[in-house]
Amino acid sequence: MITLFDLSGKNDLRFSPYCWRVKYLLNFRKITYQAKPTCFTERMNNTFFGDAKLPTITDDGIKITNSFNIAEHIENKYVDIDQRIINSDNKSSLYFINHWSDHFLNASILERVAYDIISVLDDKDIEYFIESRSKRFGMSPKDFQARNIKKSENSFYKCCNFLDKILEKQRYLLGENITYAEMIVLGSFTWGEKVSKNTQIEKKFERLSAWKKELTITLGH
Ligand SMILES: N[C@@H](CCC(=O)N[C@@H](CS)C(=O)NCC(=O)O)C(=O)O
Repeated sequence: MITLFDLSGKNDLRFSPYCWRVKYLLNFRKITYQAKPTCFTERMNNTFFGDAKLPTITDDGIKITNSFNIAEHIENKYVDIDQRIINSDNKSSLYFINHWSDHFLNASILERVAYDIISVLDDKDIEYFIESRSKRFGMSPKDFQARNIKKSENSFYKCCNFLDKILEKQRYLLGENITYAEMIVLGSFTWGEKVSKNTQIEKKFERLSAWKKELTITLGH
């Protein structure tokens, strides 16, 4: 049985893009799992985690961290080789998309939500979040979002435009079939939407909007 330590906020809100990647895959595979809501400071104060971030899973006593590693583990352990959506043919493309999403899509979202996130955090996480992010940004989350909101309109727009263009020639991000690329990118949009109103996909990106709508139904929310 898989136990997933899932980042949680106020009122049990689950917002981590990386945890959503894993949950979307588990839903897609119809694998039952136990989710353990874990807030930032619970992770930090629990020696079980060490350096491990969220998501972390345990599966039959084995601990696995990092969403990509977890996804590979799930596919390798639970899915027949010819059915896997992470496989030797697409792994390098998925690796590319994983990094693109972290460095471009997630970065553009963070610039639009860094301060809004605070309003959805568990009370006991607020001080930790402001302190750790101020260190990372070199300024408070409030200033970081205020300073970047205009600039990131452009970078978020470009990311949406890029994805919309890909979907012009093919139904899914890597071709005609669902792969783990859908879980990666959908996880990012879900994160943005759960914590802020600043990451709506513009209506003009019709293909991307339709892709998101379909996958949200297929992969659960
Ligand atoms: N590359 C990692 C990123 C995981 C990550 O950064 N998780 C965040 C939550 S979204 C976390 O646990 N942060 C802990 C902290 O900031 O204290 C993955 O794909 O799993």
